[in-house]
Amino acid sequence: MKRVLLALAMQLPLLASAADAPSYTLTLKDHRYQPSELRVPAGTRIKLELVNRDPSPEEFESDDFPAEKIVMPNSSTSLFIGPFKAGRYRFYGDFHQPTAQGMLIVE
Ligand SMILES: [Cu+2]
Repeated sequence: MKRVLLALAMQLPLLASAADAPSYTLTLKDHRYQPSELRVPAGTRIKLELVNRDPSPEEFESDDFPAEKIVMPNSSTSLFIGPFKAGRYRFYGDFHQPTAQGMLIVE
């Protein structure tokens, strides 16, 4: 019981920050991300809406920050990323890497 309460207490700040997280949308069309450069604030948890307007699945992924999320064809989903330090963080669509490339610019 004590352990459960502790786990709940530890999750509350996360839930609060998730509810407050600013939201940004990345749209995939013709296997390209729009915008290809996404500017977001440093030090903030961010909600990322992933919209896939292609007739094939894509996987949003990065080697620079923890993120891996499948988006079904003509569908959307969301994930939380960050908080980040200021800098540039590359992301890509794992299934169409030649074109599905983008940069998260944290400032
Ligand atoms: Cu992958």
